[in-house]
Amino acid sequence: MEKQLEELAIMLYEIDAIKFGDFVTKVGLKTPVYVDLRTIISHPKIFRQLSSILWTLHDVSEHADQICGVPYTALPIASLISVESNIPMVIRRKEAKSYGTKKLIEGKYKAGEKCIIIEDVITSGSSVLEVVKDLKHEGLIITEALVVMDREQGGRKNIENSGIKIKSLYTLTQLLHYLLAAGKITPAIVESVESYLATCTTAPLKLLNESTNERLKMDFTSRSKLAKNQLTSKIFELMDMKETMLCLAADLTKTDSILKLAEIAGPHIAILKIHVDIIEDFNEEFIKQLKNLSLKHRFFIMEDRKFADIGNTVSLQCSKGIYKIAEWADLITVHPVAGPGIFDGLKNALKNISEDRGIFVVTEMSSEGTLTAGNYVTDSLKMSATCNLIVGHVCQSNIFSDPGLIQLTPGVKLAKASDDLGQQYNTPESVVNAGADLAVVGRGITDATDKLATILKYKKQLWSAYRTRTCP
Ligand code: S5P
Repeated sequence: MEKQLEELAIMLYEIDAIKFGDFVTKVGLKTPVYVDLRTIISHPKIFRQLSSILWTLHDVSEHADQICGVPYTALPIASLISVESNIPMVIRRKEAKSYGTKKLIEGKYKAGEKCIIIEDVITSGSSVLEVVKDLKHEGLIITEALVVMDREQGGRKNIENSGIKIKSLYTLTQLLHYLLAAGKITPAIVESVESYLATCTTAPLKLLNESTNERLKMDFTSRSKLAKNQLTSKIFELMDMKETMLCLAADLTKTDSILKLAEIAGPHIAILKIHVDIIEDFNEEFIKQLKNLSLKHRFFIMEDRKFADIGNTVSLQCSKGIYKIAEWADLITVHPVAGPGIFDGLKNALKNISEDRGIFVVTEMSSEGTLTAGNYVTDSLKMSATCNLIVGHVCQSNIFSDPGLIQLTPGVKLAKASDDLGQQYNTPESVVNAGADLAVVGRGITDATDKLATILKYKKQLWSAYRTRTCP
């Protein structure tokens, strides 16, 4: 086995499945080693060899009914193992189909069947745990996870902590030593990877359902102490102090109507959100007056600009032009679509601002047919974890576990409804149950005849749902 592993390690290196140098992961983190086992599908002999050695790790004393590969790289490996071992396979889709059966798990299976998970590389172990969660939800019993490469960054412990046995063909350290012994890499490379591993361990994870639910049970004051960003702590404290989860979307086109609404709503909201580019008579005096109202009634101002360009452009959009958003908006919104450079651009725009500033990342949208689904959501969460300006996510569901972040949920009305331009509404109670910490209400308030009474109605319904959520 030792000899086979050594030979396979060299072959993997030679087909560029393992590379050394300066790499940036898709979520913007630097790494001196890159493992990409997708290359094996172009080398059938190595592919077959790797799959059959991996399968030797499985527990022969335990019967297996199903094999499940974690998408995507491990899928061909799992298929080969399934064919060779004559054990059926299931596939857990990355997202449920939006048409037809809406199935998340493909293949024929029964609750109570035993399933082995196949994965190519583990870092934090979160991909394996997500698949485990969905398979368990279908009643399957996970006996073990077989992994080609353990990057030794906390994944093994995270998976074991959730009660799953895990076996790997290689740890990164073992692989380095095989390659060093074969003269493929230098001692300096081994040293650089080992010192990287010593500092880059991922945080402990739990099965996603358990950890995300913990956030929902905590009160805002406790969560304010766990926030990494100072403005986030202040927002949590303010929400608890004013007993409000309201973010008012003042989507009005005249400055005096926004100011009038801010005067009425101010004492009952945590955030007043505007779209500065829809205002027809924008002027600096308006910003001065809005700032005064925010101090008088204690609320934060958000410019819902939804920045979405390259770092350099958003830096200019945020700090220059007519609006000079960086100078007055406590909070801004950003689409993660452009990659981590967008956060650097905004940091640059805010570098000379001494007051607290924060960013909400638009991770999941409320509109019908939105493209913010599946990988987009998980990648946005991972990418945002690298930026200390992030106060939370604009999203529709309970997608993150960190209690120090805020879930801001738009699409809220007293009755479930939709408009004729794709907006979808849920009730205050249902959004709070789906994880909302702040609920964005726009036309539900701006279109009401008695604005104050309506604001108080939303405030009360949201707060009561929060009380039930935190002390059921
Ligand atoms: O996904 C989203 C994200 C945002 S920030 N869906 C949204 O509706 N919004 C904003 O929330 C939108 O730009 C608008 O300002 C507000 C919702 O307004 P309403 O009138 O539909 O409640």
